[in-house]
Amino acid sequence: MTSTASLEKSYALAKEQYAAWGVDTDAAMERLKGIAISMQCWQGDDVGGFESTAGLSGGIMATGNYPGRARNAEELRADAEKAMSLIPGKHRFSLHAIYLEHGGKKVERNEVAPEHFQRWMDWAAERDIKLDFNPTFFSHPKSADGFTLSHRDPAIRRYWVEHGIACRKIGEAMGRRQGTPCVTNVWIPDGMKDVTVDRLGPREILKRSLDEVFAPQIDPKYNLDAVESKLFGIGSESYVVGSHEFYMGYAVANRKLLTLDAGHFHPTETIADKISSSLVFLDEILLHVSRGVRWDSDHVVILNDDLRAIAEEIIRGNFLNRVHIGLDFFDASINRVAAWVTGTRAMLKALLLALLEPTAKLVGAETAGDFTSRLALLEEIKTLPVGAVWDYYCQKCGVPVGPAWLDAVKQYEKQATSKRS
Ligand code: RNT
Ligand code: ZN
Repeated sequence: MTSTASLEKSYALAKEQYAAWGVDTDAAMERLKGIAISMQCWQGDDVGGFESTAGLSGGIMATGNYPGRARNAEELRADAEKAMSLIPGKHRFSLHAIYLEHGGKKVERNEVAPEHFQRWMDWAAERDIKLDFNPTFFSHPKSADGFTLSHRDPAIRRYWVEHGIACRKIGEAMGRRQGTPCVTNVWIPDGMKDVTVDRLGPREILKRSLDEVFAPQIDPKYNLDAVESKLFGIGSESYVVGSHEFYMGYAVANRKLLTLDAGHFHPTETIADKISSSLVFLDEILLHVSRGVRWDSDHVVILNDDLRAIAEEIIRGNFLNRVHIGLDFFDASINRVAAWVTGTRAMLKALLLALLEPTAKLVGAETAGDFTSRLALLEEIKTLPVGAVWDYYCQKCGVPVGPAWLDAVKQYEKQATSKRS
């Protein structure tokens, strides 16, 4: 354990070094404190949910069998609280429709209502956590043939439209209660495994369905609608109805939020450069920060170049009030609380790094056409003492400094998660 005195000493030195670059470390920490990351509930139980015990289906998969996943809402809330106690700042929590509490009664997806999330809302209000929401268009008999909102069967399509509307109303209830809008994100698995001939038909149906889902007017003060594209999934390798171009067009035409998931593009394609382009045409976007390893594998987010580039784009563009930062990973091969903490802390570190960038200096070199200085300075700032600022920030926020948080997770594992079967 680092002593408070040495933390402060290191911070003072770091502050001086950054000041020489024209960067105010106190101001950076203050801004970081105001950023709420939307933590995904589904990391806590491998996207299982509490609707039924039927497994995850719909082109996504959690792999691994590390013991201790949350088996019910109580456990999930306890685990999330543990994770949040080890992450600096105040963050949001993103729920999926399958995390309802139905009190033992079967609730159809098209009948989900705010009452099924009453306990979640009470829990969040007591802890001043703001909620986001997601309709669940997967893991269900009516999505088993790979189509939901773009289904050719009008009855099945209608069912899913009703689910979408029901979920927006839940989002509205959450937004009303918490005083900030709930972002409700629509992702559907619809697509085909093999060579697809009619690629237009399902897209026309999807457009019609989305129009119906979004038809009931809901005040954006309470609920914001987002649409998430994808390139391929397991079992939808050849064709995904809701592609990037489809939703980019839909979001622009209908003033919706576009969701950019880091794992939903070609393996070498990253989302950082899509942020400024999207925001020329859209008011706001949602990010699903994830880490694909060779495919859309949803590995835990780490502080790599991709993550840093995402954070840099948000900060350099001054987009903090237009970009909702959500996480989307679900690793079942390691301790799930540790996965949340690792990924969220990595996101925050990336943001801190970006906030500590002497952007004006770099832009100055760039606009002057001095690309030599731009490159040289970008390299030099990589080794500035960000670690001292991060440690000090954690300490100030009252969360463990450095790897000390891991001891807390191990302790919690011994007491709680390891006892679950
Ligand atoms: C799936 C999408 C979607 C899900 C969550 C659980 O490929 O990324 O966002 O991961 O809704
Ligand atoms: Zn996603």
